Order: sequence, then C-alpha cells, then structure tokens
Amino acid sequence: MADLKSTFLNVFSVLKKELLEDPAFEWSPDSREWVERMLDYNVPGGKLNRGLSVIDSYKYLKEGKELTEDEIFLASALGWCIEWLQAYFLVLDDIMDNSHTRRGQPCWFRVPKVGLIASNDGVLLRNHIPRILKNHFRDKAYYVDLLDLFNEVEFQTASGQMIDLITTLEGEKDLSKYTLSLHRRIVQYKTAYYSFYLPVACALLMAGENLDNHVDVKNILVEMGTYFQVQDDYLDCFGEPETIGKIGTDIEDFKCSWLVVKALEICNEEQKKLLHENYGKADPANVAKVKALYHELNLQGVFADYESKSYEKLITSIEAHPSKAVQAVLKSFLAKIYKRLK
Ligand code: DMA
Ligand code: MG
Ligand code: MG
Ligand code: MG
Repeated sequence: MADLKSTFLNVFSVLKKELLEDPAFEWSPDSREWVERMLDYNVPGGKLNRGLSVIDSYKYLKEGKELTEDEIFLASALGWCIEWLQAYFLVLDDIMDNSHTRRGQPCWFRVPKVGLIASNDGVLLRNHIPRILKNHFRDKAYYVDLLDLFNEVEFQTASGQMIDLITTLEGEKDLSKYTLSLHRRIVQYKTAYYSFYLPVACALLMAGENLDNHVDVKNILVEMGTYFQVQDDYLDCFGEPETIGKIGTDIEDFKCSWLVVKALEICNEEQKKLLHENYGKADPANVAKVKALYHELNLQGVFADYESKSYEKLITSIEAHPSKAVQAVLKSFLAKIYKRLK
C-alpha cells in the first residue's frame, strides 16, 4: 500500500512536469513558478482516496491479474485527474464558504499575494484535466467516453454547489425549507458523483466496460457518497480540526447540513426558536449556542445510529450485486470511509 502511494505520487511529478512544459503556452520563469507552487499547494495534500481508488478498482476488475507498468501509470493518471478536479472545486469552494483552513494549511485564497487570483487558479486546475487526458489517452478507444464522463460529472458537481449556495441566500434565510430531501439532493450532486462514481467509472472505462451497463453500480456509489457527505457535515461540527485539517463553517454559513436537518426534525418549539435565532450568524456566541443545542439533542448518538444503519444497507446492496469483482471494488471503497475521523 505504501508502495502504491509512492508510485502514485511519482506519477504526479510526471504529470506536473508535462503541464509546466505545455507547448501551448510561452512559459516565463515567474509563470512556471506560480503554477508549480499552486499545484504543489492544492493537488497532492489530501487523503488521495479518490485517486488511489481508480488503481484499486481497476485491479479488482482485472481479477488479480498483475497490472503492467503502463496500466498502473494510466490508472494513476486518471486518479490524478480526479484529484485535480477535487483541487479545482475545493479552491473555489473555500472562497465561497469563506473557509479558513484546508488540509492543515490556510486555504489557497488566504495565502498572501494569492487572494482572488485563486479563482483563476481554479479555472487553470480545471483546464489541466483535458490536457492530461489528451497527453495520455487520445489514442484509446474509450477517450471520448472519458471526456464525456468528466464533463458530465463536473456539471453535476457544479450544479450541486449551486443549490448548496443558493439555499443559504441572505434575506431568504428560512430554516423550514431544510429537509432531508433537500439535503439529499444537494449532497448527491455536489459530492457523490465526483467522489464515488467517478473513480469507479474511470476504472470501468479502462477495463473496456460500457458505463450504460453499470447503472446499479452507480446507484450504490451515489448512496455511499451521500453517506460520505453526511460524515463531512458531522465532522464539520464534531471533528477535530487538527485531524480533519479544516475548521468548520457550516453553522456560520447557514448550510443545509445533515446536522441542522436532524436537529429540526427532533427539537421542540423552544429549541427551534433558538435555532432560528442563532443559525447562520458569524458571531462565535451564536455558533456556540447552536453547538450546545446539538449536544443537548444528542446528535452524536443520532449520527452513530445513522452510520451503522447506512453501513448495513450498503453492505446488503453490495452483496446483491452479481459480480464478485464489483463487490470487491465497492467493499474496499466502503471500508476506506466507514467510521472515518478525517
Ligand atoms: C464541498 O462541500 C463540495 C465540493 C464539491 C467541494 P463542503 O463545502 O461541505 O466541503 P468542505 O467541508 O470540505 O469545505
Ligand atoms: Mg466548504
Ligand atoms: Mg461548500
Ligand atoms: Mg463540509
């Protein structure tokens, strides 16, 4: 495993080097330095779960056959395209969510001299993906499907971000619209497709599969991605900032978080009043009142219950899948996130 990760990181250096020598641009020392620093800061510093999952999944689909060096390189390159996509979304997400830290360091837009140049860096990160794909997959039979897949998933993610953001609009702060079904819609689009479906879909395309034949796999992965974002919402309040590498802002930002949806579901009238008065305010005193209510309502216990039930449900649907190789792909993905603390 440690070995796979170091191979994967080597591929990052190769891809970065190609991008920094992209013949479509006349590089100068300062522009090359900027992009290199921006990539090092934003692309490789996460858990790399999404990227590594492409290689893992491809291995399972090959049913134990040893992968060639070329296959490992290509699966890694696709994994990195997902990490690039994630970096692009996170750089912009942190601006829009007014976040402070990410992966244990200041958000990119908070770095001195970066500021809103970060938004163009986001656009650059996004543009790197088709360049990587062109460099390494142009002659593959599945090239068009790959481009189409990244386009579709990017559209879904941006649409999810849009509904995540417009539900918090000032002047329309209305907690009564925060229901489990709105929450599900947001997280399915903003997180599940790119984080869960995309890595497995990349591996399926590399293995020569037609994605239209794998709608059942997609449905399970979307469920898993929904569970993953509920964990993210939970950790935003109850996680350790040193462990998760970021400081939560969901309460301040009036987000339609799983926690506020659950709180609204189980609170009494008096507690509801407290939520209405304190949710979505930047003042730490307001935030503290919301957190105290979450404790009072035992949302930690409610989450623990949700977590074990989701796990059981996912295992049941995975075991109903006819292919053992696909089952192995899905189970290994689930094992990586079950009861995660970061
Ligand atoms: C992030 O949701 C979704 C995308 C597409 C980046 P979020 O704002 O809850 O993520 P985080 O908690 O990491 O800022
Ligand atoms: Mg965010
Ligand atoms: Mg966000
Ligand atoms: Mg979050």
